[in-house]
Amino acid sequence: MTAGLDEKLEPIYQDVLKRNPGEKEFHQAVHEVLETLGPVLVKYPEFAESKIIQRICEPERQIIFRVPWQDDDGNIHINRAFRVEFNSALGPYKGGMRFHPSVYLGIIKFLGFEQIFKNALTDLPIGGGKGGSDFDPKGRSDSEIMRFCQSLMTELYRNLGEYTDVPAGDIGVSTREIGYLFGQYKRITNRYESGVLTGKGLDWGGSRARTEATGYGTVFFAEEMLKARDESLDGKTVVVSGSGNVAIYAMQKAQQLGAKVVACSDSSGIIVDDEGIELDRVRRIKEVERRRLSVYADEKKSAKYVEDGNVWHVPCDVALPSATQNELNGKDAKKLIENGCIAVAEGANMPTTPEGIQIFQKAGIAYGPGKAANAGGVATSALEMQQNASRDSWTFKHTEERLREIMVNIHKNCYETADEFGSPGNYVVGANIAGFLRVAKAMEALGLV
Ligand code: NDP
Ligand code: 2IT
Repeated sequence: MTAGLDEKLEPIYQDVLKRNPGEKEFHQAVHEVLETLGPVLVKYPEFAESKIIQRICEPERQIIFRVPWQDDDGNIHINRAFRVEFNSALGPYKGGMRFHPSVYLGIIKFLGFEQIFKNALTDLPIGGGKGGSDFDPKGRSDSEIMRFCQSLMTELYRNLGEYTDVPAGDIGVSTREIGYLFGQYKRITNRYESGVLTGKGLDWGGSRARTEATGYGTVFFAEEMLKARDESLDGKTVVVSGSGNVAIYAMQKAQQLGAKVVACSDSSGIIVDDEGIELDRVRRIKEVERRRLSVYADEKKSAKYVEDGNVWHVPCDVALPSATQNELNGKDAKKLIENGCIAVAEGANMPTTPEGIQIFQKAGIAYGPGKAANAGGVATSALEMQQNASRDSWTFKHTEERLREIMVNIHKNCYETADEFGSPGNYVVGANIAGFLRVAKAMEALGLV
């Protein structure tokens, strides 16, 4: 995985491989950024001298800890949890917590690394961090989830704070988990410090439109990419992977903008509904009942469920990968293009493999990488922090407008930066360089820390 690196960047990448053995997702995320930074070092040789890139690749702090908890039958379980405080040049560490059995340090580091540049692109004062645990929430009762969250926070609280590190949700962590985490933080510290977590419920300091923000933002970004090509979402066929928080609200906004969403998925299979996905049904099954997506096809005649099906084989104009990393490979990318897909906007983090990205770019379709296209979630988290700091609560309409403005600006910034650095239309180059420059300039200004 070294092809395409500038000669000044290759040794930096080799060093990352050596210092972080076995963390393949982290290597992939670093490679994808370094691959695009060659022209930056030509224009700003001072960044090489002050070793800004080497410093960005090394987290400021990594916390790994034991989370013991008891299930409803009295059995004891031991999980491992992480918080990687990656970069605080632009503000307090900010980024979600992921609860999924696949979580290990390499996944949290890839997510934390991506988060640095994503947060920079929002133009809001947030640094980059990420956390999570190998805890599997599937099939666990509310009480079990609560006890796990309380145990995790009993250790993590000492590292957090509204000016220090502000977690939020990610896979397996939504308002329910944020509630248990916030309750325990409040109890231990004896402080109603709303700004220490985002993604809170509307009755206890949350922001309107935060739940919807990542999915909505991804669709706003897709619209901007289409607009730049004199196209729009109206009348387009859309396929979404996943059926969690990001996927559900991506489908909702796509439908509001006149698109027809014909397929989505979960980790067991896909559903295809030629009449268009009925969102209320998906929401009830996944958000309220927390059941499998296959139930949708049991209930609705026009829908077909395919166990282990490949959602990228369903023909579409626009694809919105919104489940997990490396869920769309080279073969899937080829299939999408063969079927006439013209745009891909990533709701998930790093869902497309390097081969997939190359195929999209060669074909000249609009491809919006996650760190730009899904930045609406964390941007709205920063708006939640703003509301908490001023003890205010904005309307849905106002918050959604701010989100849209932010996504339009991110698109513009990526588009113009790609142009300026000689890769017109390449949003990977645009996002990486625009995000990197903001962080690098702040790091220079703050001295060698
Ligand atoms: P959720 O837990 O709400 O939903 C995740 C969805 O993806 C579920 O449908 C899940 O299926 C599916 N999925 C998860 N892991 C896998 C896997 N290994 N293989 C196949 N399918 C899988 O998470 P979110 O919607 O919050 O997150 C989705 C993606 O978006 C992640 O990449 C996350 O990092 C990214 N993201 C999230 C943001 C947020 O604000 N929540 C912000 C920006 C990015 P099942 O139910 O079967 O597990
Ligand atoms: O990947 C992400 O940007 C998130 N999971 C949201 C982070 C946040 O702090 O809102």
